[in-house]
Amino acid sequence: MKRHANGDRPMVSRRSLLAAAGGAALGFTAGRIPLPAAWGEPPAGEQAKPSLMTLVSRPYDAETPVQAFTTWLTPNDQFFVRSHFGPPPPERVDPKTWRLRISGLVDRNLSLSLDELQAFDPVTLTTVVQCSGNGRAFFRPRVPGAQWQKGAVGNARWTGVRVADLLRRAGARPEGRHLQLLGADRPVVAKTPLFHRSVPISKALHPDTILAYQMNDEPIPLLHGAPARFIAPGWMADACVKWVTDLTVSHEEAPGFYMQTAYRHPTGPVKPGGEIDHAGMKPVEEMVVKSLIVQPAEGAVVARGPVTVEGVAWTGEGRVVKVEISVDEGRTWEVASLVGEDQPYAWRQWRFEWRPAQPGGSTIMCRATDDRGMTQPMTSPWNPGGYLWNGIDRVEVEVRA
Ligand SMILES: Nc1nc2c(c(=O)[nH]1)N[C@H]1C(S)=C(S)[C@@H](COP(=O)(O)O)O[C@H]1N2
Ligand SMILES: [Mo]
Repeated sequence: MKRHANGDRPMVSRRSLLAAAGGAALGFTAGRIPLPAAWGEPPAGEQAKPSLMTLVSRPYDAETPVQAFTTWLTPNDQFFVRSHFGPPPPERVDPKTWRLRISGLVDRNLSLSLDELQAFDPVTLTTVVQCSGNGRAFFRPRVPGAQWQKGAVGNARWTGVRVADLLRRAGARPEGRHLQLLGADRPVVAKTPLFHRSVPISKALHPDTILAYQMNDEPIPLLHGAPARFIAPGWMADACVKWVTDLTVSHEEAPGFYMQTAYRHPTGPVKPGGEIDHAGMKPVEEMVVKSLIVQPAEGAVVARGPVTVEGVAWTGEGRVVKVEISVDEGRTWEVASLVGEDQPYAWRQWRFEWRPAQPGGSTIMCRATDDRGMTQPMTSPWNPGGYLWNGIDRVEVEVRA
C-alpha cells in the first residue's frame, strides 16, 4: 500500500486532528492522515474519466489537460475531479430519498425533498470552479499535497435555487453570521474530520449564491456533487460543497480541520517555508485573477506564419478587462482580443495573432488584469497550503525555420 502525499488533503498529525476536533485551531503541522490498509473498491459511480490526468486514484483526484479548454463551457466528462473522501455511496444521495435539512438560527427547521427544492424559483449562472490548490506544483519551496498543475479548474453552467430563498423560507434570524455546509460524504478513516465548511452569511445571502442541481444542463453527476451542490460564484471551490445535506445558520464558522486549519491563507507576508499561527491566517475565499494559454500546446512546433495563441482568463467577483501576451520574458506586452461570452464569474476566452520574428525556441507568456486593477504576478507569494497560485502562465514552443 503506497502512502501518497495525496490530495490537497492537508497534512495532519494525530495531535492536530484531536486538537481540531476539540475546536482548538492550529497552523499546519507535519505528519499525514493515516491511510487504511486498503481503500477497498471505489464506490459505484467513481469511475475515472479517460480524458483527465489522474493525481490520486482513490479517492479519485484528476485534472483536465489544458488543451481541453477550447470551449467556453467545460463538458462534465472533462471537468476536473477532487474530493477528500470520494463520493458518498449512491443510496445516501438517491434523489428519491435525499433530504436537505436547514437548521440552526432559524425560526423553522426545514427538511426538503429534491422535488420541494426544485419548486423554488430556478436560477442559472455560469462560474469558474477552481481548486485552491490549483498550481501548487509551481510553488518553491515545494508545498506538500496534490501537485496540481494547471487543470484543477473548469467553467460550467449551474442551475439551482437561491440560498437566500431557502433561508427566507426557514426564517433565518438576523444574528446568524455564518452558513455552515455539510455534505453526505464521509471520511474513509474513522476519526478523520468531516468536510465541514462555512461561508459568511453575506455570501450565502448573495442573490447569485445557489444550491445547484444541474451542471451544464444535466443533473449534477455523482462525482460533482449529486443531487445538490453549493455554488459560491467567484470563490474558490472548497466553498462549493458537494452532496449537500445540511445548511446550518450559525454564530460561528464551521468547526474542525477543513475550516479552521486547512484552506487558510496568510494575512500578511510570509517567509517561504515558514510556519504561521492561526491568528495570521484567514479563510481562502475569492479567486484571484488568472489566465492560461490553451493553444499552442507546451512543446508544440509551430509554422513561421501567424500563430494563433488562445486561452482563457478569469477572476473572482470581478471581470477580466485585459489579457496581454509577451514573447520576450515579460519585457514588452501586447494586448490580446477578448472573445466569446462575457459574463460575471465565468471565464473569458481570448485570442492573439502572433508573428514570430525568428525561428527557434520561444516562450509565450500571458497575463490577465481585472476591473479592480488586480493583475497576475510573475510568481505567487509562497504560502504553507500552496493555495491561490496565479503566477503568469508560460508555454515553450519551437518556431520552424
Ligand atoms: N462534500 C464535499 N464537497 C467538496 C469537497 C469534498 O471533499 N467534499 N472537495 C472540495 C474541493 S477541495 C474541490 S477542489 C471541489 C472539486 O469539485 P469538482 O470535483 O466538482 O471539480 O469540491 C469541493 N467540494
Ligand atoms: Mo480543492
